[in-house]
Amino acid sequence: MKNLFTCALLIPFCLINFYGAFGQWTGPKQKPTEKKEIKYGPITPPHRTDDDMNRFRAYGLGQFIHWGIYAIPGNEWEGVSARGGAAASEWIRSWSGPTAPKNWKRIYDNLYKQFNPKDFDAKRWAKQAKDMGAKYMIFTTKHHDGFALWPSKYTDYTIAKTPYKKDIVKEVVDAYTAAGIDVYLYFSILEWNNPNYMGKAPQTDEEKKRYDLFLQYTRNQLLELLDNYPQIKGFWFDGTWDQSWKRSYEFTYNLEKELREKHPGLIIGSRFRNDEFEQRHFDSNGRLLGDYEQGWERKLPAAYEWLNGNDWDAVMTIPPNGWGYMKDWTGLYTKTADDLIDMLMQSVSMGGNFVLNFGPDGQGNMHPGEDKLAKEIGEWMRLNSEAVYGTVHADFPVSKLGYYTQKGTTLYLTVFNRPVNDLVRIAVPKNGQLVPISAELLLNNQQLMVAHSDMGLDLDKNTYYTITLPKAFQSDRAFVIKMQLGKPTKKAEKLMDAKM
Ligand code: FHN
Repeated sequence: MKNLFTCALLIPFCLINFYGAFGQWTGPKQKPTEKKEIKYGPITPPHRTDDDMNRFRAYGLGQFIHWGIYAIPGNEWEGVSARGGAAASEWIRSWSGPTAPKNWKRIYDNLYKQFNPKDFDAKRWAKQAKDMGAKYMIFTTKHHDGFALWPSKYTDYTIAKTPYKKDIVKEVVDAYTAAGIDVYLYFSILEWNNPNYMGKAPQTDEEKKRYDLFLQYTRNQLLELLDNYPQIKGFWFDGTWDQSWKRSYEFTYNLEKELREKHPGLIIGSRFRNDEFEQRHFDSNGRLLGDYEQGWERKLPAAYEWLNGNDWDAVMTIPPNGWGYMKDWTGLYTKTADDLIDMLMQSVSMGGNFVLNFGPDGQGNMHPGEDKLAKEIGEWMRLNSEAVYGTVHADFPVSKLGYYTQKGTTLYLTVFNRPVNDLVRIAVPKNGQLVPISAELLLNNQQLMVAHSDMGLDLDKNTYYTITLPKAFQSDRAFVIKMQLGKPTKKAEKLMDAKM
């Protein structure tokens, strides 16, 4: 009770804390010490190898779009900023504390009556995403406020009741699919203003009845989305951390089965459901619950080993936090194209996809800062995407110069830290069967000199190949060295170690 009271006083802080706590499943994994009998574990086999999943693996870069009623305020209302009063711009409905406008929730819940994005053009968004190099996109069909951007038969709180009226989900799915970009639908389970939703596990018969109605409603909406938009490739679930949902493991297990049966090939991440011991993302025996690990939100794994060979994606905001439209970026660190390209290559080098978030405004325009970044990333991708699409983690010692990716016997090093002496050292395990035998700059195919150089470092483990960068070659962004791997011409000699 005391905690609740303290939390009520410090709502913004508590929200952020609570919000941050969802990340606990990421990081190096602890292996379970005992094996449990589990009935509601994974449904799909580990590491699916069907075409849909292989396609997912090859994307490299994706786009996330958070759009909904929260785009109208854009993290402020009548000149007052919600920063510090709401956990994020798309959380503005929960704005509280001294800066919150009077009757704010009532104002927010009526904002849909003004939603009429006159500039919205899904084809324009799709073109921008394509030019940026995105191969898939994730679109918010409904966020935590419960407002549906499609005309759902199961609620009145939908796009059909706005002055805009038209089905936005359909426009997005059609435009992106036509542009060759795969579409995944974001779907928040939790709904703040649905009278049948509750965060705690239902206790009384009346609560159980209401929550049961909510579960049926969720099922109906998901089946409706699959009926309406059969082109989609998967769902990206969110808002699944509450006790009520965690206790519904039998229902969610059956629902996942039903969705997969209805839509063969469907891809679902690890955020949808938990096992009967309330273990989320990974079941109590450490097995992934879903087709890919979906916990990397605004953070990246530090080491490939943390991933245990699982597929994964990382979703990233441009401002520190805030997924929906945030009109005012001043005073916030907003990531640069260099930051984002670095994160993209770090993700891909560890076998993951990197998904960059955009939050369009209430009229359907991207933030000017997002337009600028999309253009800059697109320019970089036009020269370097060969090192991104369809590449996998390369089993070479980590380089301090950048990130490796690999496709067959082609090795890519995306260089972020150019050595001052222009000598790029590639460490290769001693007696490794594949070593760099030729190299070129990916952006202009200029051939580079490769020489074996036993540097005497790391004597027992690695030997080195040195690639010389031409002094005349200058670049103000990261660049890629493309290498062909082949058999070493000479076996690395074991030098004698002096006694130490
Ligand atoms: O609470 C949401 C948040 O608003 C946003 O949608 C992100 C996107 O990954 N997910 C949630 C928190 O995990």
